[in-house]
Amino acid sequence: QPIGIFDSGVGGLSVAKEIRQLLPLEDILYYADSAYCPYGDKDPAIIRQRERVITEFLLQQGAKMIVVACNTASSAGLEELRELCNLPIIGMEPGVKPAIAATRNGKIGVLATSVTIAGDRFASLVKRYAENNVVINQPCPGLVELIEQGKLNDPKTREILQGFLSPMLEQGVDTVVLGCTHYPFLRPLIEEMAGPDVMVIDTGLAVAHQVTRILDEHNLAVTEGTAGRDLFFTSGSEALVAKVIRDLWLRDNIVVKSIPLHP
Ligand code: DGN
Repeated sequence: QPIGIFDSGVGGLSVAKEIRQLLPLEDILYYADSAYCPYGDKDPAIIRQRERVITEFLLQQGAKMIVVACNTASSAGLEELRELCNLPIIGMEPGVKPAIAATRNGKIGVLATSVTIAGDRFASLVKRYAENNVVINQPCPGLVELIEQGKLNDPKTREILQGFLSPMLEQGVDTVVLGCTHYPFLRPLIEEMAGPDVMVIDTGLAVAHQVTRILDEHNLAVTEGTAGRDLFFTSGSEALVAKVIRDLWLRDNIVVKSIPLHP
């Protein structure tokens, strides 16, 4: 049985890649909801509806676990999804806890979507781990759209990223949290702009470890056999999404099927 993973688009591939590396024998089904991307400033009720239809689809395809590889969707509807089905559901949260462990001057910056930053989950995360710290939140409208087009180092991407990073760097943050699964694809650029003294934190690997733990706990892990398969679905254009997935997944022989899933 495969692991089902989804995101508003190709961002969740940054998490899927870590899962693929830790769990080479597992089959992976990945759904990119490209026709509805970005989620970042949509009404949370619409995001929850997308989560429901995608999860139902992945379950129909035989998924034994769902990874919500999207901070925005996790913020909007993780609890509801857990109430809906009794398989293990794993979500994302911005790495505030590891950032607080890593910072030397107590000032951290968080790059995420507007929905994630405005959500209750994020507020309680900050209250729990960073109440006595300086936390500078920066929504990044427009960034996800550029990553969806595979523009990881274009002049436009550099320009808008600089606009989001500069204010927090000027305020002296020494740690930057990538609170959206799309942003790890900009890590080289972010590190270049922030300089060697700033740490950049994302939680893809931690989530992949959590997936491993939960599979073991539930006796769901594949322990022998040949290399697992990757299968990609999108609600958007097969050709466009395939091109970007190929670039980000770094393999040529990938299969992408367009399954729109309109409610
Ligand atoms: N990749 C998603 C996240 O982690 O928040 C959502 C990005 C978006 O759709 N705006």
